[in-house]
Amino acid sequence: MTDKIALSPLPVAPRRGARNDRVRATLGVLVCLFLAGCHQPAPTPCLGPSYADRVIDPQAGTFGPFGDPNRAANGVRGAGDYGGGGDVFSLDQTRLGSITLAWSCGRVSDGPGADLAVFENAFRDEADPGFLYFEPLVVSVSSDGVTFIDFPHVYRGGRGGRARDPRSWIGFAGFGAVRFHEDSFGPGQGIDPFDTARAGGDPFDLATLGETAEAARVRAEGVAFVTLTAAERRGFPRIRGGSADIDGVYGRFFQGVQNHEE
Ligand SMILES: [Ca+2]
Ligand SMILES: [Ca+2]
Repeated sequence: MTDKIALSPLPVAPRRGARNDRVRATLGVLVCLFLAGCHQPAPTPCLGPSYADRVIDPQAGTFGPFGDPNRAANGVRGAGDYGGGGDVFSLDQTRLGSITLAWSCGRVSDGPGADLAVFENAFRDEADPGFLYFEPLVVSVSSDGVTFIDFPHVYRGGRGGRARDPRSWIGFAGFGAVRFHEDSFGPGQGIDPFDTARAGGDPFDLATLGETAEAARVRAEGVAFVTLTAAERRGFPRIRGGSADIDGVYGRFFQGVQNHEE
């Protein structure tokens, strides 16, 4: 969204698999609060594709409708190929340019194909359908809220006009126009949020995280947290007037639920 707030200077050098200590400390506290909630009666397990419905950080909203982080945890309501959905939380409204979400019903596991689907609000120009309005995101996952691993991503556009070419951004989210709408096509209503051709969004497969011990641990223990970070906060070019806007994140397979061959 184009609404902006003053942002504090932040380290911008691209890094893989790392967050600064301040983020770790903040998330550590919030994870403790999150885990404390586990003493409450167990929630209904995720029996099928389910969106992340808990906001871990930031917990407080800022100004305007796009400053409400709950809009990233209330399901996905896209506006189709030619319109930016409004049921979103703008990362412009965050101090660190990121949001961390979780599932109250379980942990995402690695099944066949994509395991996460990220929905931003990219859309095409109706007068020039070849032109895509997009705002890139780095997607990171964690099993413990302390160690986060980025999905592999690389930017190949340099500092010039190629930044506006979607092909310059490989492994980022924020490129799939969102056709999925919770109220019309929610689970059981005809469209699988992981049917990218029909639902839009950007799919991510935990199998692509790599072969490090940390990646193996996330796959073994399951994804408890997903963090979405505006690409420019990682030192990549800022290509439009605003940061990415988060509509929601779906998980496909969940630990302990026999909805695929584990
Ligand atoms: Ca997978
Ligand atoms: Ca939403």
